[in-house]
Amino acid sequence: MKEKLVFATHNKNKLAEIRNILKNYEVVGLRDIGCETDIVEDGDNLQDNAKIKADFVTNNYHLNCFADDTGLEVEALDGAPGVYSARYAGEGCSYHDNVVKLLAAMKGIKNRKARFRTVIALNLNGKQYFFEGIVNGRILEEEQGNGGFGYDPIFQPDGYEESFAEMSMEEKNKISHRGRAVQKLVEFLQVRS
Ligand code: ITT
Repeated sequence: MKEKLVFATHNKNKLAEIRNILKNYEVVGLRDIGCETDIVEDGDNLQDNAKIKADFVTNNYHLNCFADDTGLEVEALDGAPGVYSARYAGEGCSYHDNVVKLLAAMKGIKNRKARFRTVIALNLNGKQYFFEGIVNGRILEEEQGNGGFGYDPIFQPDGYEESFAEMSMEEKNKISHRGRAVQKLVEFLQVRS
């Protein structure tokens, strides 16, 4: 039987990506453990928010759990939207609202350098561990592709002609921020077992 791991997220896209990587585990989301709470992510940085989500599950459900927080950091915008990536265009905004706002903020700006950064917090048997994954790239001038989610249609990773939204989930996972952070998590779990 596969070992069960709780991934503290309500985001179906993130859950699908992680399940695609952690195939040897039964990865369950917040809904699967009966948690409908919208956990308030009011940390100052990605690490704090990942910790808030993982601790919420461990404290309320007494389960081992991991959570990730991800931000898109744009060099010309001093690292914005960063920790505010989910609500860049305002509370309750859509992925597309965020993309439109970012394209407008980048209009006429030559330096398109950006990176996605993911921090994972893992609560395992009373101890806490952190893993980070980064992918460098650039913000495109316009949306490209229909796959992925969030800012994927306007992010092109270095060394590739396609945006993340033009890649399969497998291709994206191999090089992405979340893929890299999860790889570190997998290596950690393997060494331990
Ligand atoms: P949970 O907190 O429930 O896990 P979330 O959607 O709030 O889900 P994050 O806080 O980690 O997820 O991510 C913040 C935002 O960053 C997210 O809403 C997307 O707009 C964007 N984002 C995260 N991962 C992404 C990815 O792989 N590709 C494109 N955009 C991403």
